[in-house]
Amino acid sequence: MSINFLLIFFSILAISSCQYEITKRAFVVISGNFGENIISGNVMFQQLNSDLLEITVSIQGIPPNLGPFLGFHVHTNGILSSSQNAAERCKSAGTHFNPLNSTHGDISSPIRHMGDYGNLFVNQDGTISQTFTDRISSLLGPFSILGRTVLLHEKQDDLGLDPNNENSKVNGNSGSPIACGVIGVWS
Ligand SMILES: [Cu+2]
Ligand SMILES: [Zn+2]
Repeated sequence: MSINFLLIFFSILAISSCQYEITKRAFVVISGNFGENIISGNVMFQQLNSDLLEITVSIQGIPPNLGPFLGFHVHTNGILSSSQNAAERCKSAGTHFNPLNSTHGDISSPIRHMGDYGNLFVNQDGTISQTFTDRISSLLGPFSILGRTVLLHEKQDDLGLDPNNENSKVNGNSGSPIACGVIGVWS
């Protein structure tokens, strides 16, 4: 093996290892139901740097008549009841996480709740398998989402864009929860 090759090899190794330093991560066990359909999965959060959070969602069991777009948010409280029914169990998570008292929007909107992640895409087999990043919500600092709840809804989020519905700028009219879970420490 030539010296040049080794130099290049170790340079690439050094660059790739310091590009993203994962400073913190969190894990959510997602569970719920829509009628008789049992929904389950998980969400992984990785804080790639101080203003870049990567979110990886893996959910299965969503009935094919729902979707293909379903509202997905961080809600304020990490409190879930013991109800067997997700619509009931996830309710105590409260409203969209909104520490800066903003109005509802999409993940890419300049004005949005900190917990607004827009819609997730449901595959034809009733699964969600999606990775995205966000620069607003964070596992760090005074507005950390750790210990709060991620919540999947039964309908598409209107992203605050429906002028004929007063709830549009409050919650995006995405209907009842069908699955949720508390964002837990993953050391
Ligand atoms: Cu929600
Ligand atoms: Zn919202």
